[in-house]
Amino acid sequence: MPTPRRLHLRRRPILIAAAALTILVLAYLGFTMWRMSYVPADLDYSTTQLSESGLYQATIVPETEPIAINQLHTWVIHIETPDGQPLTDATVTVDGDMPQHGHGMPTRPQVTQNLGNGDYLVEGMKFQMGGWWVVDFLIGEGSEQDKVSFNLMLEG
Ligand SMILES: [Cu+2]
Repeated sequence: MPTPRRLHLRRRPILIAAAALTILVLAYLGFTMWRMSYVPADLDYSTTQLSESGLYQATIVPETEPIAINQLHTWVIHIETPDGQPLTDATVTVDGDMPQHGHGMPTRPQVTQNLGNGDYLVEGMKFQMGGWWVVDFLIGEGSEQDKVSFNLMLEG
């Protein structure tokens, strides 16, 4: 029979390993929670943005403000050149995602109508949770194409 002291000594490596594992798991969970909820402080939430290469300036007008979670709705996007000429014959695609969560929208929204004067109707917009979303529009006219992104902070 081992004495209580020897038993204690034999168990110590296991206890140390268990403690280390617990610390690792807690650190990992803490990091994951931080990463899931971390939002850069300097995000630009403006509804008018210049495209990445500066070809177009776009303004989004969601059907309702604030945007409700889990509700199918429409947007209108207005697109013009930086000097204010409406882009009347653009091809526009849209996609949204949550940068921290690695998932997108539950729908595949589409531009379904050219409303004229640089306005385009976006149907099928839906966000399934609150938080930080980025909605990208790929805008093309003729041989030119550029991307414009909007940050949204949704309550929900
Ligand atoms: Cu999410």
